[in-house]
Amino acid sequence: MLVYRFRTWVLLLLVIFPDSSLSHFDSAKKKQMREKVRKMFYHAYENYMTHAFPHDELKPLSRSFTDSLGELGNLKLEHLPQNYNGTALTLIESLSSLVILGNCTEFERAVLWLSENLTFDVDARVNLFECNIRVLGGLVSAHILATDSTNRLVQGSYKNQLLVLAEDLGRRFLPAFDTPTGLPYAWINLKYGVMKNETTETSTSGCGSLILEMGALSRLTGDPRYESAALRALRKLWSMRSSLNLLGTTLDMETGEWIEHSSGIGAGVDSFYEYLFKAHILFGKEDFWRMFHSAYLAVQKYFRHGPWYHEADMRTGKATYWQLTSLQAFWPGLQVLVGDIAAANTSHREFVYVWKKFGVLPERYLLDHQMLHPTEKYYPLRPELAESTFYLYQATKDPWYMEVGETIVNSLNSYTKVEGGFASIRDVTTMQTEDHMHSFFLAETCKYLYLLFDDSFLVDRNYIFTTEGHPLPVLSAWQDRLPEIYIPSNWTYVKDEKQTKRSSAMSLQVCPALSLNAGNGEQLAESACHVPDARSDHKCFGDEECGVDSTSCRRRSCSMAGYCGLWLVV
Ligand code: DMJ
Repeated sequence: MLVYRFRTWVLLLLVIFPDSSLSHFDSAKKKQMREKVRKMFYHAYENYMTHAFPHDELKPLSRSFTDSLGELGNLKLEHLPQNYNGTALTLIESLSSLVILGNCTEFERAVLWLSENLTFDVDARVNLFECNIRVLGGLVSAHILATDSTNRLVQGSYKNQLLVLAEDLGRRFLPAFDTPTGLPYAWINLKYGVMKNETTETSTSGCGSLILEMGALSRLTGDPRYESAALRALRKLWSMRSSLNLLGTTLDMETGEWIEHSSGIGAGVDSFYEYLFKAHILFGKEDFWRMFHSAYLAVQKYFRHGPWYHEADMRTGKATYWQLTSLQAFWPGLQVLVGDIAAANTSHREFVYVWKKFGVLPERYLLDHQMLHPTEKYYPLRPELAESTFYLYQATKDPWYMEVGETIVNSLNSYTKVEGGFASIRDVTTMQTEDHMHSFFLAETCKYLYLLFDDSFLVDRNYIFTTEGHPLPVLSAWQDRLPEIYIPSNWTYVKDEKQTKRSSAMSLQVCPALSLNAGNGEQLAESACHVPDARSDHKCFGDEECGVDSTSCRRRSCSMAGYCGLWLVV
């Protein structure tokens, strides 16, 4: 009997924490994958340097370039001044990845080139949010890496030039914040400031995801204006939340009125949540934590539906759009940082399922119609699934996540790799490619995949990654108050119950127990309602293969990814 019970426990533990020896991911395989990702990075980087640099981004099919930072402001190339060379965006975005890959020589070369050639004195209307996360974040992070005494990356010749450039850019941002509400304009002309008749429409991310980069700039330069401006905007935005602690997606920055009341965790909002929590880690302010805590609980309560997240109206909490979007795939990564691993794992599986179904993640999938969005079938080489996979592997060390990484790497190589770099996918049903390699492919996609297989950069170091994947060190000198260790409890709620019920794997309620006699006089407690799933790995093809949950006594159903769980049917 003892042997039998021991075996049951071992089997149970194997289901929960699969033994790494059962995976084909031994250290040789890990090394092989790391090298595969390294090759991908250099294939993209070298093609950019050959065909696009010093312009912003590579067009891998025509082997040409695009000055996309200007285009982000709808400024077509023909409207740019003749001598406009772009801002070498992809080079700036690659800096921290070069360090993580251990290529100090190329990092040094790039830093020196930027120091001598980069100028922001260009007549280009750029998107403040994009320019902040890509350019300011890239420069600030690279400056810290270049001056970090443990790295000794740039010998002698580095005299804080990247910080000087970052400060110049930060100063050019400031006029955007000079508004009655403190909410910034979404667009700014780098040379002339806010343009006449500039649009007053902006997004939640656009106002609420500036604090990491601008805060870091203030800490590095001692000039508080950048952090103050970003903080004022964030506080104003937070004050516009509804009584349900929800925010909308777009707003008028001049009047402080919401334009789009529906929101979720994807486009236009995503990094707002991310920055509330990461600002708490980086700057330690209790306030950030309080805002994040309320915001997170509201997301879990009003947007979550089993493993998926739909959109809801901020005023009523009523569901609006039932969509799975590629950008949402960052959420499980954030949940790992917060400690809500069970919920993270559950959603991550669904994204993996969709990735496997289409070969890559489509931009938008309509959950209620079980079909792709007719005009958003594209995949622009986004990093979010790789990012969450990296975080989940770090938290669990479950080699299954490396297998997911391998799937992503293989898909990228089969569908997006072309002679001139990596191309976006225009339509995931045909895998037709598109002539664009976004800079985030080097800043994030390759970086997170590399870190999944080789995290030596992070050993004995404490970094957080910005939303664009640029590492910033967590320094006690930057912390107004060191963050406490929060032990999450009752994070994830099941909706539509008379009384909310905790459904996190860490906080389950036990339903009425049935006492069974083990035969040897010992009493075994067994759930009265429990019906096991058809298969011990909880995989399924239909609801009928899922049993009854042993702790809540609710019928389990089969999710889109084919796993039994307490999903609510859409
Ligand atoms: C990146 O620029 C950032 O990750 C941003 O937060 C969201 N979109 C892209 C990548 O998909």
